[in-house]
Amino acid sequence: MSNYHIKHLEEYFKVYRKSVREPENFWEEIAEEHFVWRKKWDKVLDWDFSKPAVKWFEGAKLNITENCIDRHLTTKGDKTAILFEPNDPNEKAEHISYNQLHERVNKFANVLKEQGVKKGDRVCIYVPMIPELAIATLACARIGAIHSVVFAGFSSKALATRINDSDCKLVITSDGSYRGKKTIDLKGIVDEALENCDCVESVLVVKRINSDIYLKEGRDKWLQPLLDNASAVCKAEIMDAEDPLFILYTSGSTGTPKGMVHTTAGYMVYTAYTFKNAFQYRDDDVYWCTADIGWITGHSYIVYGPLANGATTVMFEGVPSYPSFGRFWEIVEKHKVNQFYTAPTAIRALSKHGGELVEKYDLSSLKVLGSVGEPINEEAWHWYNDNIGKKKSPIVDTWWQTETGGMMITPIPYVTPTKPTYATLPFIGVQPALMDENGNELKGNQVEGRLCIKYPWPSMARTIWGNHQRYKETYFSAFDNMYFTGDGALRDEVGYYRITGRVDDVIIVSGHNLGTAPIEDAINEHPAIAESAIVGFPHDIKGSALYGYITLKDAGEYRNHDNLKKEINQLITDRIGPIAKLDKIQFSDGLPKTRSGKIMRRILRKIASNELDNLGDTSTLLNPEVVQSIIDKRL
Ligand code: 7RM
Repeated sequence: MSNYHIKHLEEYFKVYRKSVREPENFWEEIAEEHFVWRKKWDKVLDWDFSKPAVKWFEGAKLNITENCIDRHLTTKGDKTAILFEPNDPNEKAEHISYNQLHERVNKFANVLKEQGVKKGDRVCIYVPMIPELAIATLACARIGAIHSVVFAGFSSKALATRINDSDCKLVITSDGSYRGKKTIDLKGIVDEALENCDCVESVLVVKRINSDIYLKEGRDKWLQPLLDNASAVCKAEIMDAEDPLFILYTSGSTGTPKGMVHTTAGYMVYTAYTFKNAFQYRDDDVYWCTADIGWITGHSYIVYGPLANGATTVMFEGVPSYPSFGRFWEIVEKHKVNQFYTAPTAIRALSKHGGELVEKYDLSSLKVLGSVGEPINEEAWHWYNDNIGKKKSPIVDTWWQTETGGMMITPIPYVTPTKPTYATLPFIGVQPALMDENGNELKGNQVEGRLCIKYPWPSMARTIWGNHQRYKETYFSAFDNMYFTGDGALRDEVGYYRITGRVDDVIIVSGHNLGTAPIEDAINEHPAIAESAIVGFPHDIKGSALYGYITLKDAGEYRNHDNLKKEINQLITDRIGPIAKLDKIQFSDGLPKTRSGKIMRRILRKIASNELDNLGDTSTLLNPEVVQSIIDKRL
């Protein structure tokens, strides 16, 4: 039996038990047998959550790019590593083999060196979803520089904050980017940001849209001529297991973004292992994750996890709606995608706008469907299952976070029986705990509480860049000796987990704890409704009452809104009980979303509570314009 590839439920239980009883032996075996090391570790794990300090594979020496690229060259040199699908469907897709990837990463790494980048330096990567984005991250890893990828949809202000926080000395960007019918002037955004960043010495610019851009003398350079002159041989820098690999910023509920620091060996081992199992990846499969590499999902499951397994990973430059809402399915058909990984918000949009477009395409290559980023509601789960998976492809609802580096609670497809809206069972090596408000662990099944993790796993973030104290306060102070996720969860009668949402989304109405997700699920069952978000607002008698923001499908616009409101509350009464009925219902054209598609309930909560003067920064939203229209129509 290979513990690396789980194929049956009994095997999962057996391996899981081993991973909990003898974690060090377990991870040592996985690390030993499936990766290449320049030197093995002296100690598998050293940890103390009270500091907090966690070290995996201490003393080991390696380079992650040797694991993601070099070691595949003898057996898979000609296999496609990265399959690039451009924004414009008429532009040819690009197949980058492992040999070619090797050459391009080495050249890029040599260019970085020439620019004076050294081991431990921070490099900001602000590049759209083109191959150079993945290549740039790997080039940094090749020479031991710490990459900080900033999603190329963030504003200049957000970019400057992130560049300054980690003192980046070099920025990689492009002249611009394509997004559906639009082009975006990325270089202009970088120029604006750099007016406030003294740490940046040079900027490398990838040519993508052939726009006429300004190059600042002595600072900015086109990348291509430098690559043309660079050697294709760059020795991999030998890194310590615990050397930082990258920083990735995640916004907290308050304050400045947190630069989560991920280190080398543990991150590599865990992302590779979860990728293999959660997608049941087999050698000739084509895998596609629709996320952007600017998010952790892209880092772990477009770049590192797939490449460490020698997989073919699709990178898509465009958007789901261009040239039509059938684009995702067109790509699945064209590249015969076997594993498809996306977010519930995309699933809902695709079901709303282009349900009939699905039929046009041959989706028979699909074997596994993934979901990530927020709780997947019941209606979206069924639509995905019925229309995309044709009831044959299991849905893996993968719960995890930027901070966890890799998937934490997820079914293993064809192994773990799935259940709609449930992330099901902890992944191998993950020890979840549900806690009550008094800090007691809720043992047994059929309990609901705050989701914590009791024991270290290899890919956990080690600190917040420049602020270890904040790391400790945010994640290790709510409960003794535990990592607190900020999420709530319940464990059902067989031990399956359902993530109920951020704990700050729990609303107590007349003394009853109500999770927003089940109420939203009930509402979303209504055929006229596209999306909903529930928040609490202060109420004299109930303490808190419920305010619902609801967007309608096109068909719903023609309905009488008062009747709709009655039907919504009837649905809630039927599904949950009268206690969960909404006091106020506002129909709106959209809901404010983060760039990664999460509904910004914080803003909706403030509007519902009439706290309009302190809405916080809305400029990083995907759709800042909806905020004003929601305010104008508030109840
Ligand atoms: C991977 C990612 C993390 C937060 C997390 C949850 C929510 C993510 C799921 C989910 C329910 C899921 N990282 N979340 N996945 N909630 N079911 N399958 O999204 O740092 O951007 O967000 O996202 O609240 O704490 S993240």
